[in-house]
Amino acid sequence: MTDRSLPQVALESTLITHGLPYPRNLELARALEAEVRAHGAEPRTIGVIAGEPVVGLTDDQLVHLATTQGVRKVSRRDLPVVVARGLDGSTTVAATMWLAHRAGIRVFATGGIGGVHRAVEGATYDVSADLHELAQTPVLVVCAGAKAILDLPATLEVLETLGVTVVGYGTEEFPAFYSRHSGLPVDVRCDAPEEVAAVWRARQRLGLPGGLLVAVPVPPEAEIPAEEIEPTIRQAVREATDRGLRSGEVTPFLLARLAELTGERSVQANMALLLNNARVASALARALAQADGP
Ligand code: PSU
Ligand code: MN
Repeated sequence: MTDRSLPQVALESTLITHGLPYPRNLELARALEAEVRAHGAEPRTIGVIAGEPVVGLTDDQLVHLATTQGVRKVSRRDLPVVVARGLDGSTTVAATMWLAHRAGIRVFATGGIGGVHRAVEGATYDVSADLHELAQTPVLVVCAGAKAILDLPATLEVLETLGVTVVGYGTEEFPAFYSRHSGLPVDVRCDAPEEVAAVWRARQRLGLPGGLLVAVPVPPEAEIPAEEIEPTIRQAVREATDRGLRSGEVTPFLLARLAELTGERSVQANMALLLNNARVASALARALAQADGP
């Protein structure tokens, strides 16, 4: 049962259906919930079951999403479609933020956000709805930055254009998911949950709409250095372009290809950073709740 007296932490479900293969996806979904509970907060994994948005999936529903083939990946624009048609859906960062906000949840832990895709010759314009959601919806999103499958400088430029403040948690650099470093600066470095809470409250007092992006580097022992993974990324991006993939197909293809090409190592890094983000999000949720209730 959901304990609503505790600070709440939202979790997404696209990483369950499109991020990792079964049974790792289910193990991870359960481990993330356990990690949030172990750190004094209540996990609420979000998804859509038979057209019903669910904020706090049951274990049976996690099993259902983790084991069912062809569950639709649902971003903001897809939400009305799966609801109207009574379909199952796994929610991206954008759709999870929206449903979390509607349920009164302020803190959300994920792995990597979507962003601006790399422009390879012949590729089309592709910018994730996650960035626009951060500009509109008041939720703190804890992530390990964005994967270097994306154009990271362009992603940060779009976040700036949209007025999204980017916090580096214990770092001055925007982390690149598998790698702790990108060479790209964040807007502010915070070293404690209370410091992040202060930036959040300042945004609220100023009446600024939208969320806050809190970027936490992957734990050092799980890191894959950028120069090691870059050739693999280039290969995957090239293959996606050659196949003419479009829209929501691109990110899942790149993630799956990278997992195939790098093997167990990228899966280990992915799990380590997700668990770490769940811990940081729980601490943030507690810090916010201490100031103004769960
Ligand atoms: N990046 C990752 N792992 C993921 C995703 C992104 O490293 O699982 C998922 C998230 O759910 C994110 C979505 O919100 O992909 C972005 O998809 P798109 O680029 O189509 O917006
Ligand atoms: Mn896209």
